[in-house]
Amino acid sequence: MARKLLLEHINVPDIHTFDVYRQKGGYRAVEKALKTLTPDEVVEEVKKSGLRGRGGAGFPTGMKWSFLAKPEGVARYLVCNADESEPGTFKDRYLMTHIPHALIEGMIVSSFALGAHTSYIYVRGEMMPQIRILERAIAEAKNAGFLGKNILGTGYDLELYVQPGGGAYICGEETALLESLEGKRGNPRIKPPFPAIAGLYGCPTVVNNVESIAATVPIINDGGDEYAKIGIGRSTGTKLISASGNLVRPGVYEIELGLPVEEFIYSDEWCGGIANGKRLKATVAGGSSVPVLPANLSLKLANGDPRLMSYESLSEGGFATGTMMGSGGFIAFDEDQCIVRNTWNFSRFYHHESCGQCSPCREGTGWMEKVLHRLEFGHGKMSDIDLLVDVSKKIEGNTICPLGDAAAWPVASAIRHFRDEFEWHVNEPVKSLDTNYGLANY
Ligand code: L3W
Repeated sequence: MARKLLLEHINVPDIHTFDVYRQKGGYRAVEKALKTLTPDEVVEEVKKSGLRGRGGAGFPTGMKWSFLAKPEGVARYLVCNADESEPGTFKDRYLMTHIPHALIEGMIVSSFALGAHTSYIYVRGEMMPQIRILERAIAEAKNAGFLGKNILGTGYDLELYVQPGGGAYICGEETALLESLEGKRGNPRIKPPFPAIAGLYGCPTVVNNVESIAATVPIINDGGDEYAKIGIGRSTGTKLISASGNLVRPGVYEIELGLPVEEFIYSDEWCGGIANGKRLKATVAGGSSVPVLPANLSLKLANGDPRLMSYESLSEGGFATGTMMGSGGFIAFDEDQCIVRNTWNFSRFYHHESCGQCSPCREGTGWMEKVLHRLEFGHGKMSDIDLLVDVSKKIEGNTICPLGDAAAWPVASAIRHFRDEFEWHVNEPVKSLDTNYGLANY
């Protein structure tokens, strides 16, 4: 059985309550950090753990923390990015729903490490149940003396607030999130300056994903070195994976990084194979923002080695500059799935969610969506395929935030690996009208 650090107690009745969470060893990390470690020692443990950001970029968490500016007399903030909206990603919602105190405990430990006295959990606006669950859990923790003034008599003060998000995918981009938290429209800022230097209200700020923050709890309990022993290479620890698509058992799984993709898909311990006895056609490993890979490349690298669930292995042979592990949104497509239709579906999402600040993204996502739409509905031309590649190249790397890249990669990779399927849509078009769109789009 694989080791569980975050979901070990997921099936314990009432684990969402403070009392049961505490009975299961909860809040030991707060006691250890606040009573026996200095903030710098907590940062050091996180550095030793090798933990990498679980929201999509895979940036080393300890390094990010050490970049935090500490000017005298200026407030510092920790903001948890709980704006989970990446298509195919639902692991943060799962954690917040079932074990909210794991996040709150991580927020206390992390805020202490960073010297923050006011911290925020910015939760996707649509997640009203989770917002209520977190607010109730915060009240419980405060009642028990783990939040507020003079926590556990250590002299450390922390107020923790839950902020409902703006209901837009772009608000999950850290600087757009900060704009939104400040009460403004969630438009990404130009980086640098990074939030570590000038973040919330212009003050030094760390923005971390829910899972990254929750992972600091086992890191402090067991020590960074122990955490670093789990996983493979620079992909240390465990990772929550949101598994969806044509799988026998979709759901949220906690894996040890380094698990072979083939085992994750087919083993009964995990997803149990492709549903209805079908064959695997393709996967995206990290939510809709990463390239799509055909079945053979999903399971094996070009040299025949097994592809592993790790930041390095998943990125090998792809062409994204970021990591293909992304936020861990693993989507499997069976042999009956139409790649053109799914690519159009992703494009539709990015066009809708583009904030419109940068022309390549604002215009390009719209172009890609329209061209994919006409291909899918049998009105495309052969030149449309190269047009899509051309537009995707003009978006990639030319926008303030990574939404443009995220929109471009699935399109470019789908054409790279499944060009014949796009050509088939031109050569043997099944002409139809999408009644949701009407003729105006042709
Ligand atoms: C200080 C420096 N800080 C980097 C910090 C930076 C940020 C982190 C990573 O994109 C990805 C994107 C999506 N001084 C620093 C520094 N930092 N250099 O490190 O930064 P970066 O720019 O590599 O990435 P990012 O802008 O945070 C995130 C991908 O995630 N993604 C999106 C998932 C979306 C969700 C969701 O719905 N919530 O999870 C999925 O793959 O495409 O590539 O904190 O400040 N010199």
